[in-house]
Amino acid sequence: NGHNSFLIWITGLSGSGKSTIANGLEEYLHKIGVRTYVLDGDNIRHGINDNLTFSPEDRSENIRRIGEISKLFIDAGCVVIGTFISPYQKDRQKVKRIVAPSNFVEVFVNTSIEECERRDVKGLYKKARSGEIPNFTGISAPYEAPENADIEIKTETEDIEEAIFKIADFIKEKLKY
Ligand code: GGZ
Repeated sequence: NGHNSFLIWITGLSGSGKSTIANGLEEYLHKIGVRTYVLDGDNIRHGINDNLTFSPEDRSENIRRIGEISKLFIDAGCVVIGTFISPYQKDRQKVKRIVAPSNFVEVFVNTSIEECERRDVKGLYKKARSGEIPNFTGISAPYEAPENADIEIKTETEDIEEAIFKIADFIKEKLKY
């Protein structure tokens, strides 16, 4: 009654809705008996990566380490859900190589910068505009959108159920072994 293990990588701007999708997806996977582990800013940037900043170099190192950690959780039999801005294409490609290409599912949460800033759930965009937070993705630091994501979610027009259904449908064959 086991399942295959792989990494579901959720990329998008701050406030795009990555965590909401990750949490909904995890709840769905638990219902169908899949072991999961969510890697996010809370358990990574406050822990093993608490020595890293938001410089381009440190963001790359952040994502590289998360790739290595994901590989360990995959070996341990988990479906890993990683939710990080991961603004650089080359870093996402590196994660894909680290876990093996067949173990990497890329989900692009395509919420426009205008909408993320309008929502400003945590007030970070306001702080980025005032200069209180430098190098803020989408405002004063780049975001390279994926060109060939496996799944694209548009939170401005799709609800959470639709988003989870799309991911669930894409991974259903991958879960089988
Ligand atoms: C972007 C920042 C920054 C800067 C702090 N730029 O919405 P949040 O708060 O909870 O999620 C953001 C989180 C991004 O961390 P990641 O590890 O996902 O970034 S990366 O993949 O680029 O390494 C935001 C907060 O950290 N945050 N400063 N300058 N987001």
